[in-house]
Amino acid sequence: MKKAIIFGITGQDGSHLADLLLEKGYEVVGVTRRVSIDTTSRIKHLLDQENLKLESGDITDAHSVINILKDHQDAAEVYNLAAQSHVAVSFKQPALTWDITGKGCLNILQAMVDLGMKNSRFYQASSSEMFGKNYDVEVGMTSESKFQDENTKFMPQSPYAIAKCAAHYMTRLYREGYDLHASAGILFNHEGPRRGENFVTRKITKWIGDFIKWCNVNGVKPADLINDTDEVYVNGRKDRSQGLQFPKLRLGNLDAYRDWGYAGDYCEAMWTMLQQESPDDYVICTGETHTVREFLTIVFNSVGLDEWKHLVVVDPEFYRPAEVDYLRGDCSKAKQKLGWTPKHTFEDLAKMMVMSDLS
Ligand code: NDP
Ligand code: GDR
Repeated sequence: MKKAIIFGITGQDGSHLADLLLEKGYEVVGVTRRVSIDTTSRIKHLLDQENLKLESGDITDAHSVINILKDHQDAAEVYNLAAQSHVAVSFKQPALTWDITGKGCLNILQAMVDLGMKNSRFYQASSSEMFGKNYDVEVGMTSESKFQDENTKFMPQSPYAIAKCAAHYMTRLYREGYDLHASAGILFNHEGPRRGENFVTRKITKWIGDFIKWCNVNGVKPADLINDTDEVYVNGRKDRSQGLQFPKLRLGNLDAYRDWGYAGDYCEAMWTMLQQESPDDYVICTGETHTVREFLTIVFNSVGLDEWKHLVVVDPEFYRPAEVDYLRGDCSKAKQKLGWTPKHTFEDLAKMMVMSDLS
């Protein structure tokens, strides 16, 4: 039975990857860190599987990393999905982000070399954020389109992206310098019902789910709602001070373009990369780009609301010191070499997330 180690198993991707590997008959070792509350909600459905073992560790602690790898040197695959993965948080906690998202990767790679894990394959979760401000331009007969692929130069725009660039280059160095089977997936944004609630897509669908439930419980129809600066409330039913009001959805930059796909599809790409004879780097994306504003329109329309502007407040608190304006990937290499294509469209993804938050 093949064994795989997942650093970051409690996260969105870690949970999807654990589903996939267990389905494929792997023994999965998941690394979880000690925190004051239970963080296993995304893998709750897997906890009684005998092929899943959880180990306690933290990738910023090189001792804990080496001890876990020493106990599981027979692992065929090691996936590093652990990160402080929130871009906005990385501006407030840059050193912590560096330690986890940058140096954490080095701790794993060096431990693999020190332990002589030549037969283990390594996956690094690199990110489209590494492209930052940069893109290439494809010139067509009548128009030009911007894109990023494996040859686009990195121009990172946040402490998170800089830490990811360091980990990405470290992965390449250990592949070339130590002959490690180390691959990096440069994944564009991927979401789903398990997405953390402070990333923009899930923040929006969670708000819609809560809002619709509130409307249903209170017998409120959108036509009954009065628009106020910070909240919507119902007039003529109860006094506003008695609490029949709902805070508006507060967001930052609505004009950023992102190439959003479904997390389950992207975890299949991670696994496929490690099945290749030679390690390499691959862009994983849908090739489509949409603004946050477009996502808002799709998800509000899907619950029968044609208008959303009166329900949303643009709050500068959610602006970032530096923004990534435009991401649209080109995953021709992954299509050709891995035979990978995304199965879900942007619309599928948006509707899947709303449905899940409505239930
Ligand atoms: P999440 O934020 O959902 O999960 C991050 C995981 O890392 C969690 O399991 C978290 O544990 C764990 N972790 C954080 N700090 C440490 C630490 N010090 N030691 C050990 N584990 C730690 O991220 P995603 O699942 O969305 O993303 C997975 C990876 O892919 C990340 O590296 C992310 O940066 C990268 N990525 C994600 C993309 C996306 O769109 N989702 C796109 C491109 C790259 P805990 O539960 O305890 O917090
Ligand atoms: P991103 O994802 O920064 O691309 O990183 P996020 O969902 O946080 O932001 C996407 C875009 O939406 C804008 N935005 C807001 N973002 C958040 N979180 N909250 C808001 O209220 C809000 N309003 C507008 C942002 O400014 C941004 O332009 C994600 C993470 O998963 C990274 O770990 C990963 O590497 C990249 O995707 C690819």
